[in-house]
Amino acid sequence: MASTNLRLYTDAQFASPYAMSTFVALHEKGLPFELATIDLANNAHLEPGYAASSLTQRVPTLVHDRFALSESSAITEYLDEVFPDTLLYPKDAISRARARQVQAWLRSDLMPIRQERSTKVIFYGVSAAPLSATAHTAAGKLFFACEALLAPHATNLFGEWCIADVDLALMLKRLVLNGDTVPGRLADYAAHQWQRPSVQRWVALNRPPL
Ligand SMILES: N[C@@H](CCC(=O)N[C@@H](CS)C(=O)NCC(=O)O)C(=O)O
Repeated sequence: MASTNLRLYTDAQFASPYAMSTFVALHEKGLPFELATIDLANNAHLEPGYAASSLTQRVPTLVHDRFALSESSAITEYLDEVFPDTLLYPKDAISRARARQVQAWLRSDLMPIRQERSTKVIFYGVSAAPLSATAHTAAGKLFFACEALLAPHATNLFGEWCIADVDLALMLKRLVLNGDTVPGRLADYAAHQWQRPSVQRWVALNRPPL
């Protein structure tokens, strides 16, 4: 096995969904790593040392030996290539492509949900105003895709669990935990994903006050 000299930089509030995805990935793989936090509120991500290693001045960043990598899905794909014992992505090309599609979509679309249901709703129990019309439309897109992707009675997107399940469940949880209407089947799927020990480890982290 390749060296496991790994350090993961996340936000200090453990509220970043992208940091969560990489944290879960490392735990799913059973890889020991050091967890380091970056205080975004105090612009620690803009400091020269972190800026130079992350390139993007964002969290998460994974440092493996002397190699630093940011962008959460680039990190999880890298982990699968370097530590292939337990895979984060499906083995077959079509499901793997679909999992990457889901990840890219969740990171680039549905902005009204991400704005109106920030992850503080999830990790700090903050309640938010009713969804705007545009957020309702975005929620409709989310439900449509989930209904199409999830086979009847499926608890994972592609048979075996994969990292896209966590990302999709988190997007649904933004709504579920605020009391927004979510189709029961999708709420059940998100609840099932949320019970994974790797996810619960992230949920249980000790968060500083807002
Ligand atoms: N596409 C990136 C998104 C990373 C991102 O948006 N990180 C936020 C925290 S959730 C951040 O670092 N924000 C600080 C900034 O952009 O200045 C990924 O998947 O890693």
